[in-house]
Amino acid sequence: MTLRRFLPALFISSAAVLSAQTMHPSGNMFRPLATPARLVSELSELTVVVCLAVFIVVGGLLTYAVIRFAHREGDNLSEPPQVYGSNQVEIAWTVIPILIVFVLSMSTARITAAVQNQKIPKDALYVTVIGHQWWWEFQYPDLKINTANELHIPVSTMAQPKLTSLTLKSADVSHGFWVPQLAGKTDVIPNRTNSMWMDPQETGTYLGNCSEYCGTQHAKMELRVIVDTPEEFQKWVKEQQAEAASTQPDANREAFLASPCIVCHTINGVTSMGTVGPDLTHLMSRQTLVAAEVPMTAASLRDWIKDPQHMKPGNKMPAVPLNDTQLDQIVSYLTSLR
Ligand code: HEC
Ligand SMILES: [Cu+2]
Repeated sequence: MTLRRFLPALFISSAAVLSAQTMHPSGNMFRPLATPARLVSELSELTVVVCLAVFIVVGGLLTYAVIRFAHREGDNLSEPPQVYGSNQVEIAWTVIPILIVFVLSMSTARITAAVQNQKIPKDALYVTVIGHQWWWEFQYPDLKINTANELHIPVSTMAQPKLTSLTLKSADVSHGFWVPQLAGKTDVIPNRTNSMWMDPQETGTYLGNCSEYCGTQHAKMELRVIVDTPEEFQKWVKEQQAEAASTQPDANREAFLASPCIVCHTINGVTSMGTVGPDLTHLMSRQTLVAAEVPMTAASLRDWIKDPQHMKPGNKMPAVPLNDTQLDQIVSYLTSLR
């Protein structure tokens, strides 16, 4: 499609700004890789082309008139002949805009319907997404998995189509779920259940972000969608379903269990009181910490636990007073949760 080649050139500057902002894992909305994102993208291309054509015609006529009828030396300065009313012109400038609006609204309706009325096949993967200030909870009800900030889903190919159906809920205020390469934005609203779907066509890591201002740390409410091959996905599922297996001396686990951490965090098979913060059962299987561009390492984990308000000011995890030994023990224990 020629549009495909033409538009990237047109948007090269904005795309460059966008990808510079979102850094490595791609959040480039000009490269859609799932059906809902592709449909939305095609609609925007059509809209841009139509608007561009209107702009060129109107701007061209205006420029022509300005140059052609500019005042020149020796012009007769009396008023030119005045023309009142022209049915032809009236009809033209009424009918053409109506046609344009009609084409744009019909295409929008068609694409909205195609995205919204998609039938969810029985073998789809179901995930419940819960927006929290300021992190994402992902529950896989059929697989009994609970994780945070990184959503693993299988790739959908011609040979092995696999749709992922997302149910979106909020634990507090309104958030917005947006992974530009996979689907359009969907609001995540308290006391309301929204839904969306995606069928990613290439494996990889796709960056998303909360797209509805939700408080101080809205900007650090990122998410990653990790699109796995079916085999990788099965492997991930097996690992996530396992209870936390620790190779640590018991003292480290005891330090964790004796701390207030367990009021807010669950570790499957160890402690299950806390649901305020992310499930930590397989903490180290995540690439990033606290929904931000912070790699999950022992050092970043230590910084976070020592003073959560430094890395993400205003977030809902309080600094828990711990001495260095306790801190080291808890960090060692958490880094063993793979
Ligand atoms: C009052 C509840 C509360 C307590 C107590 C608490 N946390 Fe948290 N924790 C949270 C919340 C909420 C978040 C998510 C913060 C965010 O990303 O905005 C979090 C995030 C985390 C994360 C990052 C998880 C991830 O997936 O990136 C780790 C690790 C963590 N807490 C460990 C601890 C440890 C260790 C303790 C005890 C020293 C502790 N927490 C005590 C509420 C709590
Ligand atoms: Cu949010």
